[in-house]
Amino acid sequence: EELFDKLYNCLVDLDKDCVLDNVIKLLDMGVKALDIVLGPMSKAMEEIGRLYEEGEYFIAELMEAADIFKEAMKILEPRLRLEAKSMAQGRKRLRIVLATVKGDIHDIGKTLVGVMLQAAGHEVIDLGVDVDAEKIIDAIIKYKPQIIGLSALLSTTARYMRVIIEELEKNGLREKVKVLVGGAATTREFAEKIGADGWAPNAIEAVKLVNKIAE
Ligand code: B1M
Repeated sequence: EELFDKLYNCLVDLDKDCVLDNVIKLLDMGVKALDIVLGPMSKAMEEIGRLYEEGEYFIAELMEAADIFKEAMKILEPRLRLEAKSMAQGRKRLRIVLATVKGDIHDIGKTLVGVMLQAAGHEVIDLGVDVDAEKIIDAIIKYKPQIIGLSALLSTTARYMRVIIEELEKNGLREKVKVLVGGAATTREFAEKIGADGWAPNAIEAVKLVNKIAE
């Protein structure tokens, strides 16, 4: 508990060494990597966003926070993969195309979802960030995925998810794929409204959703 608070504070304060030290300490104590990432580390990123909104932090601080998060992920990723492996047993392997949508360059959450899905036994094709409908359509034709997973962190870019779904309809591809959406700018209600097939609040729920589709 105390170390969770410590880690949270170190990340909010953008103290990289302190973050990495505490991540290692927690792992050594046997704490699950997943609990570290979805707990104090994700909460700290939300707080950093809040500080940005209040004018206390600027873009430079957001970028630094993202760098520190990614450094910590290098330590956490092998453990995350091991932990997510236990979610793989006996299920069909699906192919998933992942993308952060056009106009949006936030990639930490999407990448984390990709790591977990892959470790859970699925095949992930990550198209990266700032991806438009045309690229999604090309990828569906090329890779024939069962699922596309879209991420948006900005309220302005979340709207583009609806455009992607409309483009899939126009191109006769909507029935061929399930569309799952996520990211801090989305909600379950929003996902329903735009006609998505599912929504996940975090990486673990995203894996559960995909596994359910695989059943
Ligand atoms: Co930006 N940013 N940012 N930012 N940033 C937010 C999103 C913001 C909420 C901060 C705030 O003001 N409170 C705000 C958006 C407000 C809004 O629209 N509602 C914001 C803003 C305004 C901006 C800029 C516009 C700032 C500016 O330039 N004026 C700008 C936009 C750039 C652009 O994209 N065009 C910008 C830029 C940046 C940086 C580049 C500096 C940096 C990103 C670096 C990077 O990703 N490589 C950054 C950061 C770091 C953040 C915050 C602080 C942290 C995001 C993060 O990495 N979280 C963020 C604050 C916040 O989110 N509250 C903020 C950790 C990550 C693990 O969580 O991404 O939510 P998350 O992913 C989760 C779930 O959402 C879910 O699972 C993940 C893991 O559990 N999930 C999915 C995500 N994708 C999924 C897909 C799925 C399923 C689940 O598919 C099936």
